[in-house]
Amino acid sequence: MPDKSKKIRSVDPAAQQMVEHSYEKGFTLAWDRYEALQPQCQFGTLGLCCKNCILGPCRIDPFGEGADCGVCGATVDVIAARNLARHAAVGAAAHSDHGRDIVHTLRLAGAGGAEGYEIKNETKLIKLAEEFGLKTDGKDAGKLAQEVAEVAYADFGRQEGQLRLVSRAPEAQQKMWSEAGVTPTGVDAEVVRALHSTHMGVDNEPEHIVRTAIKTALADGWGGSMYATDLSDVLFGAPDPLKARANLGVIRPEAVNIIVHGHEPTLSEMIVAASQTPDMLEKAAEAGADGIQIAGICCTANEILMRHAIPIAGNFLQQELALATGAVDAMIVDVQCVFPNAAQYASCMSTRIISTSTKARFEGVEHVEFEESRGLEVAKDIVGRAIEAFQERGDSETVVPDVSEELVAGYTVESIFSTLGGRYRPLFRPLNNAIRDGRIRGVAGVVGCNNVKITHDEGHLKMVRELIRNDVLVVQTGCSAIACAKAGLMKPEAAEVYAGEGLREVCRAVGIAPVLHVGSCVDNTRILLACVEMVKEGGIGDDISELPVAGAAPEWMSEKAIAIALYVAASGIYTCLGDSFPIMGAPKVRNYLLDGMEKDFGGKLAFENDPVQGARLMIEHIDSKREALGLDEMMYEPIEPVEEDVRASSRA
Ligand code: SF4
Ligand code: MSK
Repeated sequence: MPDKSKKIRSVDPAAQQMVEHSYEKGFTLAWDRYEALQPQCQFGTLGLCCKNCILGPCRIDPFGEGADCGVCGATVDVIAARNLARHAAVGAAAHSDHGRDIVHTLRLAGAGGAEGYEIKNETKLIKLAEEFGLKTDGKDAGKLAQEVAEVAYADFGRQEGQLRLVSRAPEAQQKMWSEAGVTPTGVDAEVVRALHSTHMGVDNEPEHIVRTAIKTALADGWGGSMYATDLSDVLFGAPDPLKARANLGVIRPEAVNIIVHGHEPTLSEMIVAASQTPDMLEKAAEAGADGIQIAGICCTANEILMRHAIPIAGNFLQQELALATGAVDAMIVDVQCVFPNAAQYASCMSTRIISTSTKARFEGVEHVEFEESRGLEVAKDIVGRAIEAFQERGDSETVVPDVSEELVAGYTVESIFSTLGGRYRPLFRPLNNAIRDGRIRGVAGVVGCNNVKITHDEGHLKMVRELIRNDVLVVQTGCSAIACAKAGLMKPEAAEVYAGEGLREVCRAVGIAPVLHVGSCVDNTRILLACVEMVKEGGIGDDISELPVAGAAPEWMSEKAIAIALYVAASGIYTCLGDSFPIMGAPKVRNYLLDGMEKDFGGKLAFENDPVQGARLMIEHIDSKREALGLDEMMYEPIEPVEEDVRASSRA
């Protein structure tokens, strides 16, 4: 039996230290559960298992042994396409339901019925109201917020016509969507349609089913997620560049430590506000704590990082490792990406796991229902429970790695405008010019999760380093952003070590890092809108599909990532994924996603589990776009790769 404490699970030294500590304590981690499940079902991996009706489950052997279709006659392509569309529908539903919760809170806050919330960004509120054709004269922010929320609600429930925010896309892209029949109507309607059309015996044409998946994903990217981002900026304020720290070392054993984990900023914003109130600080001091330390995991972390510089404790695969420190007094969870296994820690240490969403409960975990109408009151209740847990912790052993890194976060379309263009030239012109003159080769969005099938964070770091040494500016969201923040790639000094000479010159001139943090998973819409601005600025393509840009998710794992990849590719962007979609046993579906969809949308997918090779594919694509634009000359040769981390070696 190999000693599992010696297994290299992560390239992050803090994570690896906590993996070893967890094994000493006898905890089971996600990697162990993954290994215990081997071999995983290859029918599922290839997308060839259907259980959409009770005549099945039907499993089709890709090597021609046994049946070549399901009981109903569904082929491998029909089965895999239907499974994919269902994944996309769930991913779109998750992001969009998050968006709907923000709409709900905005409407409540506008009516004065959401305790603790206020409209922090009236400028963006007015801009949105004008975009929606609402009269703004003589209306206070509360009234306008309610009207904007009503318009957004109507778009979620729209039954006919086109989703309102689709008109933000370049006309050429809208035309492609229209011709392919994928222009989304309402967010909810598209999710329901995808579920209906994949019911047994409805849609049986593989390419048509894939288009249904794409349409549903577009309703997420140009609908649910885009509303989530825009209206969060209205409610909580638009982020601006700020400094913070990331990694488990931000946990302070002498303080009351609260980790917020999940996705929705409505909760995490109130936890931050409650932790800063005099009564909570006094209570913490009475309990003997040196203050209240909030830190985040996953995307809710990115939300409060972007707006309040609240430190990040870690990304997806660090949720158990943070708990294993013994220094977390409460982990407050809402929705998405939370391991059910978290309860294991609540049962054997003073740590409290507190679920808060009406949609998500956990066996063996205490639940405090979060209601926006009394947000601050509920948040204070939760913070109070964390203080009690701190007292219960007493002198118990804590092990916190002394590892954290500085980063700059808080980039948005608006703040990239002013950072790159300066106060007097708030334009994308400097970026487009740097691309035209060959200082910057292009822009890549590298996003997404962690995945136990690849050494934690290694995919993100190897890909991003390869991109920036080749003068590709990188923008990031989600757990990928957290990985690079922890590795020091999000501070301006990183340009001196890792960036190619052209990108380094630009970073020096405007004082930015070569890797920019643009937020949480729903904030991938900021990347779409930055592409729209690059097109509007002109000179590097008349459509998103003509821009020298690419996207990637080297360690993706969730259904949300499937929706994101589909809407990004269908928006004209070449998108490289680490693990493949579960469609590889279905030749028609595979060929359409990896090739055929490019003629319909200008973008397509690639599956490449070697992150450096993935980066090279993206660079090749960017170069082909540069060549088509007559921009083939780069100013400098790429720099040599910086020596790999000792730990960055193997797949787990
Ligand atoms: Fe089998 Fe067809 Fe039913 Fe799927 S829908 S389980 S392939 S009979
Ligand atoms: S949290 S979806 S693990 S990025 Fe957005 Fe991270 Fe992926 Fe969850």
